Amino acid sequence: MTESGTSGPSEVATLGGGCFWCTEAVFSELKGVQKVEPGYAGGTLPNPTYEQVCTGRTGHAEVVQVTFDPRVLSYHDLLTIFFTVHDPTTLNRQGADVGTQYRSVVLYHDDRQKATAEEVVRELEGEKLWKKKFVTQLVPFSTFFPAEEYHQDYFRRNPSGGYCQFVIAPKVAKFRSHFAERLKAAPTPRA
Ligand code: MHO
Repeated sequence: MTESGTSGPSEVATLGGGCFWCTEAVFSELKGVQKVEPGYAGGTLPNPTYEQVCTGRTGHAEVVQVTFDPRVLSYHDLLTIFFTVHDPTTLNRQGADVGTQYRSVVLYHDDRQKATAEEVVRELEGEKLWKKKFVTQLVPFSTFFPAEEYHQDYFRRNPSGGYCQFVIAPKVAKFRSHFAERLKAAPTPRA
């Protein structure tokens, strides 16, 4: 999907890499990313709630919908980062989070995204980024349902929560150290 504006066309990616609090926290620090929205996709039930998705019976995965400037960040590089910050080799599981809602999934928006996703998987499997084979689903995007308001910006709003400290913070730290040159400039501290 593209949209036109004064700053040029944006591209949209929809990616599931386990709990969306984690992927939102990482991608919102990435240069070229204009917007990150946590939500649900890839299932059957319209307008699902978080509780319904948590049952694992709606078919949806927790995903983030990322709007980015492809002149600054390519879809290829976004996927490389995605596959580094979550584990694409564990079926329906991300760490302690188990269930189909935590599956690794790329919901591609067009044939070019599909081809790029296949290419990035081949590259990273070849490089043995992870020891095991990728189990990431590559499926066409259909509908995105935004998550409830309290899931938005969760990591930044709940820094002292246990899950934030023990699960999300290490992922954000890994991202920052691996991709330091790709971070958005830190906001200038106030005098
Ligand atoms: N196991 C975590 C997952 C959160 S995530 C948004 C929890 O239940 O808090 O699915």
